[in-house]
Amino acid sequence: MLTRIDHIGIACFDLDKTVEFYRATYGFEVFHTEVNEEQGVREAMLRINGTDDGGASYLQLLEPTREDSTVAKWLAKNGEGVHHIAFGTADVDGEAEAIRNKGVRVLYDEPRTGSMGSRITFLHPKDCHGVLTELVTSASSQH
Ligand code: CMX
Ligand code: CO
Repeated sequence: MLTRIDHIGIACFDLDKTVEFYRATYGFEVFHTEVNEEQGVREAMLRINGTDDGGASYLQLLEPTREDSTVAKWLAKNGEGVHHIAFGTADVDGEAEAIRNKGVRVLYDEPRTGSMGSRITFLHPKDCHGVLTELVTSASSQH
């Protein structure tokens, strides 16, 4: 079961400036930052609200770390903006398998490491009406 919005991923050219925009405009503070070399991003997670399963909903601000990364390619084509949405689940492996069996392309054979030790995978945007869709099991709900 997909039980919540885990985050909305937003691609930006300058992470520090974008973080400052969200702080100055809305009062959202940085909850966590990290570099994910596998994904080619430097990211800031802004925690918006907690959820009833003990998880939370975030904005994930993404700055590319290298020109051949997916986010760098996307920014070059589209400019800044909403890059993907992510649904939270207690079982990313099971959900990915079930969705793959419905004929939607799941991009990874096995989930990979996402923010804060989560496990993540992605669904191809062309199979999801134009929306790059991520599935996330947060570290706190892994057993
Ligand atoms: N949202 C919607 N459509 C998208 C898209 C996005 N974010 N990225 C690409 N597309 C579309 C393109 O517009 C293009 O469509 P057209 O053929 O109609 O022009 C098509 O998909 C192919 O795009 P591309 O530019 O050739 O890009 P690639 O096929 O090389 O890569 C994808 C697309 C989805 C496979 C790649 O972005 C990917 O692997 N994404 C998953 C990983 C990721 O995004 N990591 C960064 C975030 C990390 C995190 O959240 O923690
Ligand atoms: Co994400």
